[in-house]
Amino acid sequence: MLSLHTFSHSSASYRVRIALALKGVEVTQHSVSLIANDHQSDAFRALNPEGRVPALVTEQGVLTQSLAILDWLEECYPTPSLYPQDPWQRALCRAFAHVIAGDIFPLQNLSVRRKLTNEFGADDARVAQWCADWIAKGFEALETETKNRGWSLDQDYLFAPEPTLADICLVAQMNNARRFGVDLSVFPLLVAADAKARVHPAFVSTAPDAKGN
Ligand SMILES: N[C@@H](CCC(=O)N[C@@H](CS)C(=O)NCC(=O)O)C(=O)O
Repeated sequence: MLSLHTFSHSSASYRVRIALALKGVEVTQHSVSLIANDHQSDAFRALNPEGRVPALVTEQGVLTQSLAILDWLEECYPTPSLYPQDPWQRALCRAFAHVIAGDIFPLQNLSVRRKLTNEFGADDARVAQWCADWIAKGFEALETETKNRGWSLDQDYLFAPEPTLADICLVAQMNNARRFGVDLSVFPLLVAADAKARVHPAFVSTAPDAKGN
């Protein structure tokens, strides 16, 4: 049985919880509180020397990095797929997800926010502004890309008839966008895609505030 070291309000952890639920893979969850600094403990760093969640313990060892975990899950449990079938669409879907996981999210990570506060003297409002600005900048690109692809709500999820990596990353990131007060009215397509995906049972049962997460 797989075991996932996760924190309820960690968006990278939420990505993995959604993927596991979509694929119906059984997992036991261990909470690693980022508030209580559990992620910095020796015990957790023995699992993930980077001191970040999520970390998935498998029969073969510990796997970190949410997108690498999703790729591994896809290879071990191919159905339902987390990716569109067409190679080009698959590449576009990955690019969408990487804007979030690689470009947007790291700039608002807990350790970055703590550094802004503790070493650069930023107050809570300035830190929130920093996070909101970087999220908005990334969302502008994603909104444009989504529009240019001709996506509209009467279509399927962002890239396929079922949720993909892109929907997973978007919904988790939207939670952060709301938390930091991003003006979402200028991203109607992203808001629509988020609204569609977040009511899917796999997204609902694994959401930060859902029981057991
Ligand atoms: N690229 C990593 C990011 C993991 C990550 O940074 N997770 C956050 C929580 S969402 C964390 O553990 N932050 C701890 C910190 O910043 O000290 C992934 O996708 O798994």
